[in-house]
Amino acid sequence: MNPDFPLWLRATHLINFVLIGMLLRSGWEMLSSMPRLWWSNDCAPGKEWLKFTKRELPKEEGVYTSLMDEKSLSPLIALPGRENIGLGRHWHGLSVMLWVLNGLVYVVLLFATGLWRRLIPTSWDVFPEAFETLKMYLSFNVPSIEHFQPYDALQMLGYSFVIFILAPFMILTGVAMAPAIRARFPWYVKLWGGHQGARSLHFIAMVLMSGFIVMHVGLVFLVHPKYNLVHMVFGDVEPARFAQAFVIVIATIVAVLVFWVALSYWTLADRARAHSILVPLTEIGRKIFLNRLRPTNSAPGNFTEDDISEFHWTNGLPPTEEESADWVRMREQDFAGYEIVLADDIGGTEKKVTLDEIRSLPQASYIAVHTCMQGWSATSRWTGAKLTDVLGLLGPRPAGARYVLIDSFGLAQKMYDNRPREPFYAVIDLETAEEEGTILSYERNGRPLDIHLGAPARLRVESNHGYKMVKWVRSIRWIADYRDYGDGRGGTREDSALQAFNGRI
Ligand SMILES: Nc1nc2c(c(=O)[nH]1)N[C@H]1C(S)=C(S)[C@@H](COP(=O)(O)O)O[C@H]1N2
Ligand SMILES: [Mo]
Repeated sequence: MNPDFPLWLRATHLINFVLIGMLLRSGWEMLSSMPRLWWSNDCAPGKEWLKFTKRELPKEEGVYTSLMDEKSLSPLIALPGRENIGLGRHWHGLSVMLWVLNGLVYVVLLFATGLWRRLIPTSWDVFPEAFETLKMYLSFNVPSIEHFQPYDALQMLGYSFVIFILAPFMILTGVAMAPAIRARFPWYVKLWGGHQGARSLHFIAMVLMSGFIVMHVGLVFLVHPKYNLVHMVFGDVEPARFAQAFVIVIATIVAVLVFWVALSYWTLADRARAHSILVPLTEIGRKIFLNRLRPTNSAPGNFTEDDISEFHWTNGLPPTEEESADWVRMREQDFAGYEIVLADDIGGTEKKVTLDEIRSLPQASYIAVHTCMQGWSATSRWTGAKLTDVLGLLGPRPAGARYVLIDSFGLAQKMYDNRPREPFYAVIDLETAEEEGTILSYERNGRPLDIHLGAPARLRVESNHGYKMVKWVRSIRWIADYRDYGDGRGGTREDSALQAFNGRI
């Protein structure tokens, strides 16, 4: 005879438990990198609807960076904890891939075996029945065991809600935060109230999911535990095996808790190692779902002047005298003598071009949402020259060029191994470099770029998060392989914060 809870059901349930914990913990890591939530896309200081920090935001732009807003969480709570949003994002990406896979197996088998019938309500009576049970629980009574077969109306409603509404909702709102999706399907992000709407809704769904888990686990132990625990472990009702089941359940929960925390400490023990293992794994998902999505022609027409934000966050402050005396000198002369180095690192040629030469190239201009992977967003009109046109001033693309490296007069905000700070740089692949929305921008909202936003010229890439958009550009070069530069991960934020090279999620 088939057990009530077949092996596949118990196995997918256990895997789900492990993965949900990894998702929650890596999600908290991301939230801690910017512990504020907004509904409006300009993320103006004071307009948060919820915050988990006492820091007051300065109303003035360009004095406070989002990196300064990070909060450090304990590795006991977050994955991995201690201000490692890059690695937290990789853990989130890996867990979500496995979680969706596990969920699909579960749902397919649920329908293939007919077991969906005891989970999905098929009669309206489920509502009054669930209400009766709820009243019973609220008066601290427990329905008798015959009442469950194996689930009662309240469980049916709860489980169906979590599996068929809450879980898909989390996936849909999560996906809406990926720049690849935003650039390709801007309407989809608007559907959720923009980047901040999606982020806030994702957070609310996380709270509901956590609440469900606490109630669910609590009730398993409080309501007919003899029946539940044996059922969970052995699949059938054999009251004699309760002691055995109890030990197995407690041991499993302890083992999973230890595993979660061990993941954090394993990650923190050698972050470069964790990065080198996690990135190729998450790359699978990015390759299948995101990297092929090209932006819809920088999404013109999808945003209007009315969408333009009043406030724009900053990440990275302008070079100081010690960091770059050259840039400071040029700024003092309103960038009159500013030149950008264009280079072909494969052939070894180089050329300097002036701002006027760049301004005389055909203009590209569009209104778009700028997102930092820490969480904030802002909408602006960006104007400049296509990056490939700028590189065209050097000559045709050299054979063997597979990436473009852009570096800055400014230094990285911090290096993860505390070595002296190096110039900020980012690498993009050829497809990204050729997108319509990939520009060297010299104007924002019709005015020359603000000093703190990258004057006199900064990169703007529509299909990626902000960390690719180098400010205070010093040089732009064709390169064969990003592994030959910096720590070989494709950018300062990748090297130091250990983000993924392809920033499309
Ligand atoms: N030179 C330089 N460019 C940089 C950074 C930096 O620290 N230095 N930070 C990046 C990050 S993480 C983001 S989100 C964007 C922020 O752009 P903004 O300051 O114009 O808002 O700039 C990117 N470009
Ligand atoms: Mo960022």
